[in-house]
Amino acid sequence: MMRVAVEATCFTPAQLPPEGPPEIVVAGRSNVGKSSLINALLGTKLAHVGSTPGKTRSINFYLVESQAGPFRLVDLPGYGYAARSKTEKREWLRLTSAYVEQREALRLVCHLVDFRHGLLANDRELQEWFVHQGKNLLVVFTKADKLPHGQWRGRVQQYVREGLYSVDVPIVTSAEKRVGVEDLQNFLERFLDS
Ligand SMILES: Nc1nc2c(ncn2[C@@H]2O[C@H](COP(=O)(O)OP(=O)(O)OP(=O)(O)O)[C@@H](O)[C@H]2O)c(=O)[nH]1
Ligand SMILES: [Mg+2]
Repeated sequence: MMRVAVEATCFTPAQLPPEGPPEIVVAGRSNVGKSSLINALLGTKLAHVGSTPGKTRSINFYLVESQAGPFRLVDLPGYGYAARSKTEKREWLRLTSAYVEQREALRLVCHLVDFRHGLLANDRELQEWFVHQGKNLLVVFTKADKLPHGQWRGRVQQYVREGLYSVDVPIVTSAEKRVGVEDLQNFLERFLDS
């Protein structure tokens, strides 16, 4: 993927950009590695990465020129960060639901899940919400470098057996070691082409 530009940073529904090219959303719990994976995918450091959960508070739109044509990659603020105040949680829901529930350009949600933990209760809630909204989900496991390679296959099989929504076999990634990043790029380009 090439030629990337930051298009919009939105803290309120009124700041969302008008509908345009197809959009691929990156969603998941706080600190799961959304911004890191976006940087790895785009080959940039545009998305802010932090060691404290709750780093990304806005919805961030990146315009990407790919072989499959232009599309937007959308970085959502993380959910499930316990230390957040009630007001902040309400704001998160107001902003993300305004976006998710009305966006026609939204083609796919990449649901990032920490490979060490699998889907937790609030991941399942998020999946149900997206599926209820009729959205396509792809599960992408993150931080695979934290588990021995020999466990990867078994883990994927276990998590699939335990139940998850995903339009294809989940992709195992590590932004840090650049594992699975190309697989995800290829998947996204094929998905946009089809
Ligand atoms: N070991 C390892 N650490 C990672 C990887 N990806 C991200 N991290 C680390 O995890 C932390 C959170 O990464 P972010 O990319 O900011 O996570 P995020 O999901 O965008 O977090 P929020 O914006 O707070 O929701 C940072 O300290 C990253 O360096 C990975 O593939 N491997
Ligand atoms: Mg982030």
